[in-house]
Amino acid sequence: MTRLFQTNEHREVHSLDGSWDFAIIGEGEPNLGRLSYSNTLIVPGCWEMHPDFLTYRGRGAYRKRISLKKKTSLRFVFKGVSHTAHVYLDGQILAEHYNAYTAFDAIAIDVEPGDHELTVIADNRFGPDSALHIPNDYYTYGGINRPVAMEQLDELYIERIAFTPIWENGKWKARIQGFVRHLREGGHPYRLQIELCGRKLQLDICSPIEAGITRMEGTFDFNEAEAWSQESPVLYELKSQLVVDDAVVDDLIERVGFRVVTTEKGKIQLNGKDIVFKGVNRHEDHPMVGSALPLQLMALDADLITNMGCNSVRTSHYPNDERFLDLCDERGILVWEENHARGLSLSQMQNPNFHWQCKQVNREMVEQHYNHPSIVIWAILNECASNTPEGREMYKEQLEQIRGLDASRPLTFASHHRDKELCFDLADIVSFNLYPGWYGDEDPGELCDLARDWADASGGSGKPMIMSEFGGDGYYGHRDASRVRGTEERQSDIIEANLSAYTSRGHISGMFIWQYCDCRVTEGTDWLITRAGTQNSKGIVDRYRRPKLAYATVQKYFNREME
Ligand code: ADA
Repeated sequence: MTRLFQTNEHREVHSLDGSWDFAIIGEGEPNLGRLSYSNTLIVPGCWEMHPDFLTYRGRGAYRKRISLKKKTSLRFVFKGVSHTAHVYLDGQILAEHYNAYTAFDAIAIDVEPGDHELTVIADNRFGPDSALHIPNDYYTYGGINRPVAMEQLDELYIERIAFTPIWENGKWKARIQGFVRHLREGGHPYRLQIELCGRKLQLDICSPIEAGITRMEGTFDFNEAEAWSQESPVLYELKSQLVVDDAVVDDLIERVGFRVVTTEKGKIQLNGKDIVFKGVNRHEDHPMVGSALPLQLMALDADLITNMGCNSVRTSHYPNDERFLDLCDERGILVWEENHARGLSLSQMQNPNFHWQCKQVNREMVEQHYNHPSIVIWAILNECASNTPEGREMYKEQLEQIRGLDASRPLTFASHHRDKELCFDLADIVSFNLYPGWYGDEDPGELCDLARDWADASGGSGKPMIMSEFGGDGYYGHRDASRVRGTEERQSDIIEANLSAYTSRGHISGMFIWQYCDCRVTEGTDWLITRAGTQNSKGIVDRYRRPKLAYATVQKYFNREME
């Protein structure tokens, strides 16, 4: 299951989740015909969950047999393969994709009836080919870590629908765009009809935007629509149908909400009302499933996050599994979603692959998650080289790219460069990662007042400000009356001092605790990744979601009204 609602009534969609044959691949060119599939792995899943591959970093082949009753075109939808995928049908390459955290598809035209073999080679190795997946303060697992679906298609299909709510003169409107892909040249004339809020509408054809895709669009009034908000997250099904000669040939259902996000007078507004983010940073990680969290665990995370009193979550440091975003849509949890990058130095940003790999993940993140009302901020490049002129050019280019794809959401990036930051003028919101009480002994209140001054002096004047990371390590179960570093008590003290400062300051538009749950990190030799227990232990809950002392501290601050 790729989403939490039915996405098609007409198009035939089959889940390929379940058991797949698995083979390890050694060095050199893989010979698909000679692999020895000696294991069975579950998809979605990470191979590190199998007792033979607990720390395996390399390549693995997944194989699934499929059989078709009739000749048809097939689209395989992969919601995530970690981190590089090569997809083959009957030994012929169909697609290649980089990055664990965004979806991609592989299309085979006119596949004959009978039995076929789908093979996916997943690769989680580090090296110069991979600019974003590097040894880091989280873990790059291996395998098909998100759901897979197989769709049967005709010569035309709806690739995506983009819904942009507009609040104008006290009424709701929406711009709706449809993107139709043509698998062949020529073909019959068609129309795209839309059903939303009980209205049937038709989109006008615009010129083709690239070979094989036509964009269609229309802007319509929805006077009767109810707004999506944290308190009342009203969602609507947006049904689209592709019609040829009065017959429906394809369809796609999206789920949308009417809401607008603005940044005015130094604050952030949802539907015109000032909001303050009370949130956590969350990694997709769990000891029993790696990064492939099943829906039950995602729902548990959402339950614990709201039980703590949070109203928001930051998807540090990559686009999330769409089912988690669906949960946030349903529950009115606000989301800061960001592209994939953590702590890259200038020389790492100068890797020749950095540019295209970022450009691709930016486009995929925005296009794939465009319709989620819960996403209210797009962000890029956590703690990268935004303090250098060369880095600034890259931040500028990426922020412009995202703004070009979606002008309806504010943009930000989390910076740890303090008064050396060079890019605050490029974003809509200024965000600081500062760790008072952990990496330094400053007073959190004084430090965030200083941060406001730094922002004002370097292009961020008048922009809302978020404390995007703060916290400290607390090893689960390590309690001691001395309250020394690493105890749950000290962690709770640090969280208390930070929250007490930020919740009482009117100039702060949000705070995201580092972090929701402890997470596995890459094993390494530099200081960062020699962390005790090979994990980042700043979670408010541990890797198994057991609450630490700080949990009650968060509840104390987040459950009460902001002063
Ligand atoms: C950084 C970074 C996080 C994490 C954190 C820490 O701010 O953005 O990913 O590494 O520090 O725990 O030190």
